[in-house]
Amino acid sequence: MDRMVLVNARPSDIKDGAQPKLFSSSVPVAGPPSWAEAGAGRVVIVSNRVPASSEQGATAGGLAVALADATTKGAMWFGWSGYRAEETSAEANIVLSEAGVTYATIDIAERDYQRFYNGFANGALWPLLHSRTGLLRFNRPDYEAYRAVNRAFARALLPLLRPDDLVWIHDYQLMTMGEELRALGVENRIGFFLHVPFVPPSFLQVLPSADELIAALSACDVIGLQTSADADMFLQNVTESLGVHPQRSGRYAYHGREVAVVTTPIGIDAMKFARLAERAELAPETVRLHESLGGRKLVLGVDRLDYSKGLPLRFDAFGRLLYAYPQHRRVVNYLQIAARSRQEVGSYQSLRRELDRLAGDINGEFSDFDWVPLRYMTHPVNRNALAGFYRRAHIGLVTPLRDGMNLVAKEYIAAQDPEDPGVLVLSRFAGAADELTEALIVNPVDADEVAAAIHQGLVMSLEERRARHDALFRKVCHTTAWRFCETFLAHLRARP
Ligand code: GDG
Repeated sequence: MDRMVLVNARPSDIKDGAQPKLFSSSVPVAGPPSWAEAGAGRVVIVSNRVPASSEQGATAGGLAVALADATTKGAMWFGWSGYRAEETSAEANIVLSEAGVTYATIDIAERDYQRFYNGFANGALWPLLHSRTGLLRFNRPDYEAYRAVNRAFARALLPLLRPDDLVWIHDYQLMTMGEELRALGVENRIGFFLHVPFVPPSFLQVLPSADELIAALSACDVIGLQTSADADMFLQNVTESLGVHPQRSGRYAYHGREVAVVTTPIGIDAMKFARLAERAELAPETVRLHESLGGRKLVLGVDRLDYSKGLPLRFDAFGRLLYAYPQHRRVVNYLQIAARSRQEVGSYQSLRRELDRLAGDINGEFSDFDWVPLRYMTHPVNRNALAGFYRRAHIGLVTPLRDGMNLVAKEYIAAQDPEDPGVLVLSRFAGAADELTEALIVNPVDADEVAAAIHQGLVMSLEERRARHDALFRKVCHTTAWRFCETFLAHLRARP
């Protein structure tokens, strides 16, 4: 993230859309030419978290990574500051970066945050949209707080909007914000992109407010999903919840507007990440990891600590590898980086305890006095080190039970040395499996199948590894973060 040059400005400091004096138009722009100033309206990204705020760069999360790669001069990024205050802010704080991106943030009141974020967003929507209805906790005050925070976002954004702005709202925390903007009279084109998967009506209807959410989303002009299967499921819910039958093109009419449902898979800046990984080979952390392995092969997992990522089954699969393929004992190490997230939600606390126990079981069973097979850490590593670790790993182990896309899979491919690449073992239930078909595709529920795939990757010939990597690398270079933004915004600009 680039350096900030103006802090704590208020909307009233920016009159009629003019830039404040501190911002100079001569500031050089990093990256490719800007879609944000392509002459068809400023792009206003809205997401729950704005990475320029308190935990900048330190924490893990796919949305921030993908959008940061594509946020360029002229754009505005609006969202929560990361601070919990006495009261939710009525006005946004404005920060301008040297690269010409405006960051506008509001604080959220502690009591609203608990109910909106931990309660409805992560206690109800997240498990539901990952097909985990058993973990869903619904209560009406949480839902009301969710709606109230979405309303507060809309009210704070309203005075910052210019008539031709394209508003692009992101993810499951903000599903009702488009409707709130319309209620305030906003006529701008509004897009919504969902980073997580969608579910069929038989699942969504478990949520008492399902119909209201589908109706609220239908206030947007364009609704984007990661895969065509997710888009199909969304359209089935439109029929179930609203009684509307969309066209085959994914369009439907609702309350006098036409909504377009599109598939726009997210990606990374693969070339940039490849360069980072090449340089990171010599980074102190990568060198330390390399030395600590003592010539052993590395199996690597990198995830937020989240039950959707399938970590207990993955640990089990590694145990079965050591049991069923004893030739890998003492010659393989598995490093799992599982950066803590959402620690205030009960299901995340119990997941952590379960992983602690499973890691202890595996190491207790297979360790020798000079070899510990599984290394498991719950604090994040910096992005540079992460890139070096990917490059060093013989196996990238990505086995979520459900995942909208999974950017770790794409980062792992981008980071490999093309002359001697590692092998990606990928869950069929990650959106990334739609594209990355040359990976070893597995069902993450079948720990024996995952163990067999790790074994296959560890003994795979150099020729086969190169052929698979070559095909995969072309794909991650094609579906980039940049392309994702361009495609989505082209759909949005095409709306009447
Ligand atoms: C959501 C959807 C979708 C992870 N650990 C560390 C770290 N990370 C970074 C990775 C990657 C990102 O976090 C994780 O992205 P994913 O896509 O894998 O998963 P979610 O966070 O669940 O993201 C997902 C995504 O949104 C985008 O649409 O793909 O399906 O669930 O970039 O590298 N980064 C650092 N240290 C860590 O320890 N620095």
